[in-house]
Amino acid sequence: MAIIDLAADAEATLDAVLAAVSEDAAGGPSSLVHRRIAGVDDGIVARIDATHAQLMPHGGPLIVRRIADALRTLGVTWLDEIPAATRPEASNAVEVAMLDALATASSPAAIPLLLAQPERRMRDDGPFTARELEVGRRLNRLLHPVTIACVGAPNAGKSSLLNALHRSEMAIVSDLPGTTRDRVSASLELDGVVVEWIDTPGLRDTDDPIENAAIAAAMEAIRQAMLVIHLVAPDVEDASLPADLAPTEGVLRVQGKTDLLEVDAPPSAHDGIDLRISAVTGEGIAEFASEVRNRIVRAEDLDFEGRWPFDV
Ligand SMILES: Nc1nc2c(ncn2[C@@H]2O[C@H](COP(=O)(O)OP(=O)(O)OP(=O)(O)O)[C@@H](O)[C@H]2O)c(=O)[nH]1
Ligand SMILES: [Mg+2]
Repeated sequence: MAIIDLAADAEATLDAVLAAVSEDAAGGPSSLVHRRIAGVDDGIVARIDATHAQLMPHGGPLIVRRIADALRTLGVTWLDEIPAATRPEASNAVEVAMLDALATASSPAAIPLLLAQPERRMRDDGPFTARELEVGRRLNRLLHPVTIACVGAPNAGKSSLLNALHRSEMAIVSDLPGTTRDRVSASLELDGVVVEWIDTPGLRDTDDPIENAAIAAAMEAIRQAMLVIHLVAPDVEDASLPADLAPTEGVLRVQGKTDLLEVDAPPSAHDGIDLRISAVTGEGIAEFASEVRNRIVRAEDLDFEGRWPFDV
């Protein structure tokens, strides 16, 4: 839902606007009616008091833009910033911004940090330090999810890893190489941080035009990812990644299907493996989730005692 907050100087002004956007909406103060709004969408028209009303259509950006256009033709001024008055529980601008961020943050881990900000900003309203800006850039990843792409050879176990993380059968798994034909994306919560996970088709040279198109499309997504998981497995030949791939948070090289390995040796720097997992037994999955979370938002960021410039 969207809420379009209408505040007027005088009752007659509000009456005129409401009559124009939703015929017969002047139900008097404290009324709540279901109406067609500006001929654009059905929604609720709430008359809060003599000079204050709210229109509640569906929240699609196009719907809101069209209703905003209709209101402008009636002489209504559209404010781009939400005025503090619409957050009666807030006592200052930082609290207003904090409540807005709280309402839309993608990750649960953002909640305690956001709640702490108004007080910290009250204590110190000087310029943000270099460290606050740096940690803040990572903490912003709690507000909007970042993209992580999982890549590797066909049959490396990429879709099985997604299913293990998601604890469901999100992606089709089979022993036929080339099972994933198009990229599958899912929102995953890893240790309190929500990310957009992209499961890609296995990288290989093939004559199949559909598979090639899927690989090309996946490459686009891989190049935009903030972190790339390169999954290798003992029973498949490794795929090489493009040499110029340089995601912001690097490439994490993961040995999958550890249940197939005879020796239970720890990962060694020698073979460039950062972590080991088995999607079948679940071994290493929890550690993997925390390591990925740590690459996106570090453990010490979540305990950060400074100010987070989430609203600048
Ligand atoms: N033993 C074992 N088998 C696994 C594991 N993970 C996946 N497999 C098996 O490996 C095969 C391929 O798994 P998928 O998850 O489909 O592999 P993929 O990398 O998504 O393959 P494509 O989509 O073809 O690129 C399936 O038969 C899985 O059951 C694992 O941790 N251990
Ligand atoms: Mg797959």
